[in-house]
Amino acid sequence: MRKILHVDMDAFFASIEVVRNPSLKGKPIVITNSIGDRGVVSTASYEARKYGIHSAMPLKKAKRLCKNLIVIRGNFSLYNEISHKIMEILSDFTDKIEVRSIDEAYLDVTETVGIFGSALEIGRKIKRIIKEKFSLTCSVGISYNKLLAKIATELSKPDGLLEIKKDDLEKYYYPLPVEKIPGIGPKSVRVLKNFGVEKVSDLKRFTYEDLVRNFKPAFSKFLLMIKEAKGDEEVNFRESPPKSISSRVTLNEDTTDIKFMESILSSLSEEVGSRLRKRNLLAKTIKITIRYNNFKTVTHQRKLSIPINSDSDILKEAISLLRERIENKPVRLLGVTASSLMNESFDTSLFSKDETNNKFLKTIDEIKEKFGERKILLLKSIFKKQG
Ligand code: TTP
Ligand code: MG
Repeated sequence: MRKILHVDMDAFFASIEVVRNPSLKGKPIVITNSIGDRGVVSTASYEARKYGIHSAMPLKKAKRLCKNLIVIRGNFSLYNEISHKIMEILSDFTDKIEVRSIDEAYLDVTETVGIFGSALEIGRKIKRIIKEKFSLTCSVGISYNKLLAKIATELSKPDGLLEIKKDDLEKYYYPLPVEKIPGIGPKSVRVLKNFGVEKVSDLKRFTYEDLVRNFKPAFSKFLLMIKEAKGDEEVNFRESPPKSISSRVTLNEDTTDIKFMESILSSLSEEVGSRLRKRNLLAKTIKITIRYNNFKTVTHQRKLSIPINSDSDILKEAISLLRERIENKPVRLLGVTASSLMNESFDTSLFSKDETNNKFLKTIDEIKEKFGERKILLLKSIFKKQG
């Protein structure tokens, strides 16, 4: 059975503002994207929620509900920046992380509990690190699928930590009102109420055949899934965080062979380079990630004076970082990240860029796009043989 953690920050944007200005602590505040009355609530502090204020509510209504509401215009780039840093912390605990929103992620820690301790201990560590680094609280739910992990988070909020094991379903899951299930909106709630289902446990009375007689097949399947507490177990690793382009790979076997690591960096650099060029981007920072077999994860980066996006330039930096910083321990994961990105329309004429090389790379990217990676590898090995 998998061990899946769901992490979600508490009143994320509002809590960041409280850290920036501690006099807001304990007060009803909302974050909005406009100062006029026509805006909506991005999020509300827990104190403001007591007045019935919630995300997406028109600001006007929120002010009506709470006379001394403090309205703050959001610093969205700051929230983004903190979000990235938090996601980086989370990804220190597993290679399998699915970032779901600005303040929420799923982590499959099935394989890493041996290294960091139980899932609960990982949850505790994550909460402690986030508290220490940002003075923010989050809630962590743990279970064997994503549905139950998310529900565990919701049940434990704020500043919570809860694991729902298979034997705990009667205690935590079945008594829930159906609207607590992600994906069950107000319309479904009404339909289900008419059908005599208010709590999840009410679904137990029905077989799939009963459900199909009353509902469309897709909805019946969904209800059956809820009845059986089945949820998606696949944590889908999402590519790169915005603002940077990265690629990383967990090796089939741990290695200490530098040449082999360099060849891995070569294909990672190619991927990063090709994604940069596709978006017409140049990078001014190149970072490598090394995860050793004891799961110690380190990053080394270099800021460049000239922005780059060719495979060979990226590889050159990656290899030199690797050679300078590698420790004498087996490596299990390698990554290459390009950040401090800028548009290629930036005046690159100032930099002595090799035009022909760039054109050649663009052609390769086009072939890759058309025929896939395999074909281009073939082409390159032919080039090698000839040269
Ligand atoms: P949520 O995690 O849904 O909310 P939250 O973190 O503020 O509170 P909770 O403790 O209940 O998790 O969303 C994360 C951030 O995303 C939130 O702080 C603000 C932003 N957001 C919006 O801007 N609009 C919205 O409608 C929602 C739901 C969130
Ligand atoms: Mg949240």
